[in-house]
Amino acid sequence: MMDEKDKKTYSNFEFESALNVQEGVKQPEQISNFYLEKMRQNKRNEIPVDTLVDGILHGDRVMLSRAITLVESSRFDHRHKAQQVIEQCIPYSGKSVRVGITGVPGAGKSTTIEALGKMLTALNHKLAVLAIDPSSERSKGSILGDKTRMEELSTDPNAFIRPSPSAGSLGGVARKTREIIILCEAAGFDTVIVETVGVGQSEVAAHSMVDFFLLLQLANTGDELQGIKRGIMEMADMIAINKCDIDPDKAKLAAQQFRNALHLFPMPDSGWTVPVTQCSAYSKEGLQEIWNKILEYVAFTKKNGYFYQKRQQQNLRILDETIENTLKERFYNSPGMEERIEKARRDILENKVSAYSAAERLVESSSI
Ligand SMILES: Nc1nc2c(ncn2[C@@H]2O[C@H](COP(=O)(O)OP(=O)(O)O)[C@@H](O)[C@H]2O)c(=O)[nH]1
Ligand SMILES: [Mg+2]
Repeated sequence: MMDEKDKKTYSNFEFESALNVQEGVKQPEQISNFYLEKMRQNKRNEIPVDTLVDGILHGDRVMLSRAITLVESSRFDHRHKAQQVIEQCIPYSGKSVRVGITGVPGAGKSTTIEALGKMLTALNHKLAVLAIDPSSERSKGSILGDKTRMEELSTDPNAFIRPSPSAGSLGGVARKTREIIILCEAAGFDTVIVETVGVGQSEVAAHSMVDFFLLLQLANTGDELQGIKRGIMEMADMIAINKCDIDPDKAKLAAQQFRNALHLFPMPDSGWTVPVTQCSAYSKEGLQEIWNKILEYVAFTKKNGYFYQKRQQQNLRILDETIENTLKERFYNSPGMEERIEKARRDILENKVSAYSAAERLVESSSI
């Protein structure tokens, strides 16, 4: 796919960019970190789109990371460049199995991903692990926690771990994660796991970008089902009671309760019967079963067409969301808009104008 000329550019670039290696290179002390970071950023931004794309298609992690950095950036020129890279990667994407894992904080998602991930990479799967956690900017702890929990996986040559993009709204984080999935697939990752915290709306966002959604639960005291939002259970393609090493009988009981509860739900559109199992990221019990079920689900839904239908629906949703976001962005970035909104606010508070007509005028005056 790459001709000689491109190869040369690519390897030249690698050679030239040796200074960018972020670890192991001792920097003279008189250069401030701020300046070094600026230099790095500049360098990053200089990498041509074609070089990034070639790198990604060759499975080069440095190029993949840089492209992801562009995706995560809020700078307009970075975003623009990221879009070009994504556009060129799309034809090579879509071939992975996309798995979402949700559950309350502490359910053992990261630990399970580490254990399941090691199992998969040992089978020569190439695994990308992403996270959706809009709260991560505030509680930096969760990122640090995940890093230590996925210690082995993070040094595994067959795995690629990227913490949640920390900037912005849930919608922004979700969009970025979707784009990162495309880049990872183009880089040859055949399995993508998205970890998401089962609080708020982030699991809905995660569900909208994966093929299979696994809900991790704990066998708590007695009334397990009470605290669980019905919506999450309806989204799950499988439920696993984690930490069954602690009390196997209790885990079994909890699993049975979930099975009973699921009977009360209508049949999912996929036609798939949602399995419930016990597992342990520590003893590794149930992990093989989880993976087998994922493969079974993919085969089942590919056969009945639901797999493709769901991805199409997800794409249509991206269209809607992108239109919405683009309009909003254009509106708020219109020249002088900030001041005009400020003025409209004052006018409304002083009863000089109604909120409706002020809004209409602002929209009229924008560059949408
Ligand atoms: N006993 C036991 N503890 C576990 C298991 N899985 C995770 N943990 C522990 O539960 C805590 C939370 O795990 P973590 O993976 O960070 O949960 P997350 O917030 O859902 O990602 C950590 O202290 C883990 O060591 C398990 O299978 N058995
Ligand atoms: Mg975690």
